[in-house]
Amino acid sequence: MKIVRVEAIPFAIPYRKPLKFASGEVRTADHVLVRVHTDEGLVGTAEAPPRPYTYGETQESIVAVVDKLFAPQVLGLTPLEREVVHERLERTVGNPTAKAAIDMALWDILGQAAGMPVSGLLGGYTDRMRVSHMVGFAPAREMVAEAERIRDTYGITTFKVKVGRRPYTDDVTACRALREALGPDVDLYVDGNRGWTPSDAARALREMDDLGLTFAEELCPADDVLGRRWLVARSPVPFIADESATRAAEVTRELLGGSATAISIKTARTGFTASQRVLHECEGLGVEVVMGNQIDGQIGTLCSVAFGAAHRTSARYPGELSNFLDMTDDLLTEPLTIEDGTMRVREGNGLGLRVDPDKLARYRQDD
Ligand code: MUC
Ligand code: MG
Repeated sequence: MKIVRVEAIPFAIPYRKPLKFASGEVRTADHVLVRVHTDEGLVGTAEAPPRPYTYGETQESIVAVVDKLFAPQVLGLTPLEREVVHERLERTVGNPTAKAAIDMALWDILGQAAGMPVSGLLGGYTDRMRVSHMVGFAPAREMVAEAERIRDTYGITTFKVKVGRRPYTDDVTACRALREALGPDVDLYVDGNRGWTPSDAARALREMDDLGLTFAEELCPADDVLGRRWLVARSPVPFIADESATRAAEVTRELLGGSATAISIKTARTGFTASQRVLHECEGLGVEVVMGNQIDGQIGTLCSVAFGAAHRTSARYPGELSNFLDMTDDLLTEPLTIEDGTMRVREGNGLGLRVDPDKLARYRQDD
């Protein structure tokens, strides 16, 4: 079975309300649907979400790099030759979500060909994950109202609170309001998207010491090398590297340099193959991981839960799987659901996803 075509289809679906955080905001899911076709008729599907403020990729750049560089490099290979695919794609630096989508589409083909679910092929640890919801910037009372609505509607009891605003006291106020409203049985952790200085972050952590946070993520830039190391050494909770550790080599650098003590794994940027490298590296080192959210749509979320549920260590903490709920629509024929705070892995061969052709026709941007 040979790869005969790789499609990169830009599409845009509006959000009901923007998600705002220290490094940017999202108002429209302007993603790219990646489809890898084989000569035997099997088609693998995944999606690439551009995050210009994080990785420099845009919707246009993803389409261009797939069409002009990556597709020609993989045509004629078989879906089993994933190491060759990676060797070729890795000649180009960056472009993480474009590479990841091709990788996940190839796994989708392998699962379909084998008549088995990808999650089982990856590890098959469990068939579900508990869900963590990201709460973006807003006045404290609106953040509380959103968390209460998500808890009451979906049973979600873990929240990642976006912080990194200036003054940092606005975020401390919001986190305190969330803890007071939600009570002690809810898990809260914070993500600064590099918005604070090390000293602001240290003061904020001190002032939130009684809130029982479970993790702190990217509170200041990893490029504040000594400041970040100083902060991480003082953090009362594991300090997660997200955008500062996007590949196995960066994970090594950040962990050995004392810039992080836990790692966010995002299939949107490391696909399944490189996510497994990162996961196994963390397991070998005894470092905890959390399944992160690249503000994925339903296809990306389905990939994330397939990977997260597949391994013991990635299934341990709730995965960030719920922000697609803010989108006005999506491309799947059968929408993802969250019940009792839990999302199940999609059954079926491969990734088990089916794109609705009418929806794709409505939202695609290249017609
Ligand atoms: C996150 O965990 O940081 C926001 C920016 C980005 O790159 O990812 C999201 C969520
Ligand atoms: Mg993050």
